[in-house]
Amino acid sequence: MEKLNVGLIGGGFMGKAHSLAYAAMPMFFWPAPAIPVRKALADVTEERARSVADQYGFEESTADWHDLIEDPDIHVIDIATPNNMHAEAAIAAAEAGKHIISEKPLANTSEDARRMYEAAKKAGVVNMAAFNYRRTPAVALAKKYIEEGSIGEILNFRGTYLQDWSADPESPLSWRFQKSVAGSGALGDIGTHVVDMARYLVGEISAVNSMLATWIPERPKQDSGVDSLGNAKGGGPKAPVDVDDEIVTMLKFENGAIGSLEATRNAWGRNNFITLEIHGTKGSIYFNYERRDELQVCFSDDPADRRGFRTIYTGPNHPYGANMWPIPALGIGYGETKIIETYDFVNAIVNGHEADPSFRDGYQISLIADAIVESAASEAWTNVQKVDS
Ligand code: NAI
Ligand code: SOE
Repeated sequence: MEKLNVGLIGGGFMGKAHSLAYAAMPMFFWPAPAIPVRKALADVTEERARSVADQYGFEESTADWHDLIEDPDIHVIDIATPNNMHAEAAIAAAEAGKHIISEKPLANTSEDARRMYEAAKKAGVVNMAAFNYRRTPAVALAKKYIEEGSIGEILNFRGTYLQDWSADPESPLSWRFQKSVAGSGALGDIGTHVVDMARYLVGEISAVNSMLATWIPERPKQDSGVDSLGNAKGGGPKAPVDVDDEIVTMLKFENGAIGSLEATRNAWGRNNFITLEIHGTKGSIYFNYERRDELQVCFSDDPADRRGFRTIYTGPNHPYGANMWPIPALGIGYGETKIIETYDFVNAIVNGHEADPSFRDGYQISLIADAIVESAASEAWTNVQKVDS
């Protein structure tokens, strides 16, 4: 069976999730399109790289990510660093002819996202932007119902991504609160996941009318480069936050649907509260990631005395389900979304087709994020620029 050697850059939270997926993918998807080999891992120091490589099962380690790009034995570069590193690493990987998966948001700026998209296109390498939540089987089931026409023509999309890990003013000023490293705040960090699912389920977004807010203007500095996601309490000197904590936007879709999106990391009591509610002419769909085995659906042609939301528990009869666990509701986790993502990425490489979502999608999402920022600044509806237009 073909083997694909992976070079992973960044051994933090996402480094762990991707490593788990490389190891587990063939256990779920067998025969696997190819076996990913955890070949080499790069992080900021030799000690950290070696320690994380041992923990995540990589053969080699380095403190210089260029070593992975220059290694002719590496077929895939996986970018799991903070956002400001994605563009440089992805463009170097494309120029070296490696297939690339990059974490989201694709880049700090739409200009960098464009350069990544063009470099990958020119090199003809398979490229994927790691918006993994669309791989939750219940979200893929929603897509199936929509494509089959089960809820008719889509009228409205309501998306939220609400968290509270940074609602405490004493939670640290990690890289996620620094514009030079993160590009933006809740917008790029979590709002873009919902934008990805809105495009996946409903269609292209054509215009936005938005508000941005920063609720906590300064936070205690965090020493380490690895984000402790609010778990470390600072107490030390504070420094300014220069990104948004919350975004709220109205959406217009090209197909005439309308909608809204809210993203905040200051919503006490909400953890990974990604919700999608979609109303169509013949029914409605509701999904909440905190109950990710379930899809709620309501069909207008149900008899009037029993019409209402019913709950479908995803399992073997649903998208990706035959490869997951044998009984519905055994439990789909965050790890499974990354395992499925890895399968789709490896499949695209082996079968020579485009990955989905690609860098092109990541770039389009960056342009939507730009329109959200511009709209908030101008307090007006703003049209979204389109890739290749
Ligand atoms: P993290 O802070 O946990 O880990 C980042 C890692 O990159 C650390 O080990 C750090 O030392 C390393 N690093 C930094 N600069 C480096 C360099 N020059 N060379 C090599 N390694 C370097 O960050 P986390 O949460 O893993 O985020 C990484 C990326 O994944 C971000 O783009 C983030 O937006 C994205 N992300 C995506 C998620 C998803 O659900 N798809 C979930 C969490 C993060
Ligand atoms: C923090 O908000 C975070 O880790 C994001 O960076 C991820 O993209 C999200 O999926 C989980 O929360």
